[in-house]
Amino acid sequence: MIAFYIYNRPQPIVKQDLQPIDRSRTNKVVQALRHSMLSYEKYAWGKDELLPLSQTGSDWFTLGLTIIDGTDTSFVMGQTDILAKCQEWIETMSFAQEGNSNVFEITIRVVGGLLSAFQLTHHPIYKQKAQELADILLVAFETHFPLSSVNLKERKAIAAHFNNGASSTAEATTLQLEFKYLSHVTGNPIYWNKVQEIMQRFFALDRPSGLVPVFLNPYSGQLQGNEIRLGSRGDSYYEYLAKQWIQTNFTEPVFEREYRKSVEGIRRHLLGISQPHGFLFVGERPNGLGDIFSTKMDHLVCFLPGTLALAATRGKRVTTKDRHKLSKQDLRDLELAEELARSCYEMYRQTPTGLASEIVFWNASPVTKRLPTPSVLDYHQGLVETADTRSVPDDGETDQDTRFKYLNPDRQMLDFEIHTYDGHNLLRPETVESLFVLYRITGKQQYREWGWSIFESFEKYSKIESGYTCLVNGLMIPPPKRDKMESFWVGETLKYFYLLFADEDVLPLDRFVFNTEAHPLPVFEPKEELKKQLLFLS
Ligand code: DMJ
Repeated sequence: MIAFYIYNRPQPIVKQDLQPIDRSRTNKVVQALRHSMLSYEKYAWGKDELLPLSQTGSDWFTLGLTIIDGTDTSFVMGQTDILAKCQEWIETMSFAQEGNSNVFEITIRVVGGLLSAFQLTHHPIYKQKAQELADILLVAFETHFPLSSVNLKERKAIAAHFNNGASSTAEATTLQLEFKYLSHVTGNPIYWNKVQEIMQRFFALDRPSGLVPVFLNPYSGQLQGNEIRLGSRGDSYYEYLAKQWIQTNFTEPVFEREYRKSVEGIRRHLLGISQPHGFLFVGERPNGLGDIFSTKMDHLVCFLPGTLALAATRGKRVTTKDRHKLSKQDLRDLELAEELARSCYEMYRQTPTGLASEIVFWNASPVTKRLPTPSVLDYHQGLVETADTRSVPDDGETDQDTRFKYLNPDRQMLDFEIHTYDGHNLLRPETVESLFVLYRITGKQQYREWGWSIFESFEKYSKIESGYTCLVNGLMIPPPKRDKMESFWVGETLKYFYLLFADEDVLPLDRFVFNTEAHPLPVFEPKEELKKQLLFLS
């Protein structure tokens, strides 16, 4: 017997006062979720992912990842029939699985997904299951930094099998939102304290300019190697600095400090300008902060515009007219967010299918190399000013940026190259996430339009009769398909599409913080009783 605890928001989650165009768009996104989840139910129910081409399923950790990632999305979109099936499965799910389960992946997807479902529905099963899993995961926290995997059945932690057992920096530092919220709802300080200790040790390391190598050694507690990037293995370290600051209602200033230091580091060392159109991009430093600057940018980096905008405005709407109320630093961050969101959108718009590849190499304008790095953004923003764009827009509704008036309307890749094996599209969420956040923050319709054109490309090229599928190469028409529907498609990409067009008081950004798998958790301050037992950093 399934009992539903309906989320006791004062407003229904789907309101009816949307503009007809947005109602029609949200309806189409809901249909995409239904098509994804019902195909998964038909061919792969209980498996981690749907293989839509072969009409079967595959396992990674054997934890029904698509069910768990899809539960809160089904709730948010009001799809109670799907939610009921997910809940029924979760009630009897078992964590006693063999094999190596990656601590980061199952924390962000499973612990995060369950906690989000708990806070939305108030059904205790989700909290109970989240805690059951987190209790097993604690075995990974006995070294200086967590080991990368756990055999859940044997309750044994396992180091990575490569790179001397190194863990990814992003993985070790992207558990905090989930574990801290778990302490808040269970009253047990252990989860909070374990992940806070990780941050305490991490902040004690030397991190010039707030930028960090993408590996760390869990045994010695030292950072490993020199590769600095905001893409794979680095990304959510920066995201969770900002979001930890937001999660506890800005009461832990250490996270603001560290986050701002990192943003300054990004400005100084990682920004470049493309040619011919002058898009701003985030490159990599494969050899520390030395001379080598690579123009490689993973699609994963496209989380950054959303995070910058969120932190600069504390999740509140700031129209163009209100921008003068922001501090200089926040204003610059919001401008940087908007520039980078445009570049991420171009990574879609300039490809033949309209779907971004996994990696691009930007064609750097000579100015990127000539200028001392701290000046890249200033130069770029100088360009903005001299291109006479500061007078418009004043209503925040339209994109009247004249710099891009003559942008080639064809899908020609002029500003970046895509290497032979990098053209795949994995249904990833990061750009849509940033467009959603930027729409909510600025109110500019352009972000909805950009998002809609991306959604239409997914409909055209990734949708098949039995679900949605990744592409082997988004540069070919028709694009060859890869047989996988990633669980983050339902957990993140479709949720962000929906929220981009939905009523703006669904999950407001000043009251909810989305974990890196798009599972919304509430902003909270720990209760007094618990507070006394929690480790706070200064
Ligand atoms: C998701 O699991 C999360 O968004 C993570 O932070 C990065 N990779 C995927 C989506 O691209």
